[in-house]
Amino acid sequence: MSDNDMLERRNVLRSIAAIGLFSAGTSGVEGNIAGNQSSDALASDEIQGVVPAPVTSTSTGSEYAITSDTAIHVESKAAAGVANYLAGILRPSTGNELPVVDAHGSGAEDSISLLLTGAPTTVGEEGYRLNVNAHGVTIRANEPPGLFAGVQTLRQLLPPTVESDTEQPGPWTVPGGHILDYPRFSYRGAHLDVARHFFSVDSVKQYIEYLAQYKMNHLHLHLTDDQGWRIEIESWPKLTEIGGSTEVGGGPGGYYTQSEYRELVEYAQDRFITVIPEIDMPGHTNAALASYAELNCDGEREDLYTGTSVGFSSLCVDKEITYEFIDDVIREVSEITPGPYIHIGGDEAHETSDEEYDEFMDRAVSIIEKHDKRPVGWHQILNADPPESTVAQYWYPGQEAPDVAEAARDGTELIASPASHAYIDMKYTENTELGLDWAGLTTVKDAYSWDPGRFLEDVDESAVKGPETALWSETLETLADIEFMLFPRMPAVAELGWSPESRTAWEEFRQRLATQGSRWDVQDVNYYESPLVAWP
Ligand code: TNX
Repeated sequence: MSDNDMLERRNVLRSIAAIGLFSAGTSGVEGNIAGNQSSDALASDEIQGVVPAPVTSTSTGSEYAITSDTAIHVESKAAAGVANYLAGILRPSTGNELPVVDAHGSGAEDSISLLLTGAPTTVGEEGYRLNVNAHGVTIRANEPPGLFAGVQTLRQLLPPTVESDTEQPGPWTVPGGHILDYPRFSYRGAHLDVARHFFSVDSVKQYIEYLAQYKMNHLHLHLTDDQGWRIEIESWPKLTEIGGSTEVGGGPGGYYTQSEYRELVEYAQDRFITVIPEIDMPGHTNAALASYAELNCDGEREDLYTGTSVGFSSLCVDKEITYEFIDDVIREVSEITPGPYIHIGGDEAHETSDEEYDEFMDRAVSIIEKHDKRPVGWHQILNADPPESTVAQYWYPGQEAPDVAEAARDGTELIASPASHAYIDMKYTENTELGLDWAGLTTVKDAYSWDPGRFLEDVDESAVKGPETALWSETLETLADIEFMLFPRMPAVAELGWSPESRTAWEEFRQRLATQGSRWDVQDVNYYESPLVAWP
């Protein structure tokens, strides 16, 4: 990290509260049926154990068991996609056939029905109603994402062993009751840095699957940085040939071909997750500067970089070829990105003066708009007064940011990623090996203890699209490393993004987290067993 950067960060550091280590007051919680465990914060007739907490739930005491007679009923092709996803989870562990059948004309007996009719309009596009009685399970939604969210809830109502990929004994009972559920924020995101260390297509797919499990709906892929360029650009092939050839620590790096990237986008789309590609500029560009001499002001190629400093590189703001380069890159990335957003970074551009930064961002942002995408940038982008349609991602740790608040009042939408809570690349404690600590240590309680709608002073909740976790990968090399940082903090932030503020009490959350731990055990997730949670 450069001195400059250290300084900047120190300036924005909050003081970190000492971590209180206390043991949970309840015994390990197994299962999830209301009534077999007690919780102070939840009425006992609520359905227990679901993360994110549903808006309302009532337990009725009856139950339904999935058996070899159970079928999955749908009435439309759109619902069949979600039904097949559900069947893909249930078949291996239950060993049941679970045929997906057209429900028209058949009774609802012994079925899991996924219906795009009869849901209250108030649940919107992503919400659902879930009913369980002795005859079966019915999930109703207005749109497929709502059915999908309901399916994620159903998964958590079943015993943890349902997550196994080999046949398990069962019984596969679902507690009887009703759930009405919909998200607080329309945007619930997770970022992944594949530039500092490269992660395979399969690892990113697994990451996407984890996000889906907790009802996250955006994946922000940090595709380029000083240490690596990870997305094939056909018109500038050396970006990946040279710029993609290494990573932090000097490993082999790697990159996604455009067809691999499309595969990821589709995998995410199938789970109603929008991919937001980030091409960071004008700083964080050493990999590009090492690939093409002409992008450098002095016309000479930089050396590849495998360290972890930031803020030392910049595209050459005064050269016309810089903007031709950006136009090509954004055009190609836009063509393979169906989602509305392109993230252009804009952080830590310490090598450009304020005037250069403004001039550069004006042009870069208009290139993104020219390709019909909506620009997103780290909040420093606001220094360049971008058009109001630009989304700003707030990432400093503190709650006071008058410039950001002013932009929000003037109509700029914000994504909330305060480093003090949502930077899950921070270490949990001094003794956990992976991660950084420039924003302090971040326990799962820290990750949970903030309000994305009210974090920034003088910013109204209506200006906040929602929260996003950030996972930078300077110290992370494997999927197991990613899992260690992600669990249990990602589900914590996912709940803040989904559940009403009134449902987010730490004491109650940590009990529900414990029940998730049994699922992660079955899923073989390398989660951090935080001592703040009474894991089973
Ligand atoms: C700050 S957050 C960065 C990244 C680092 C990260 C490490 C941001 C916009 N820039 O370049 O990887 O800290 O926590």
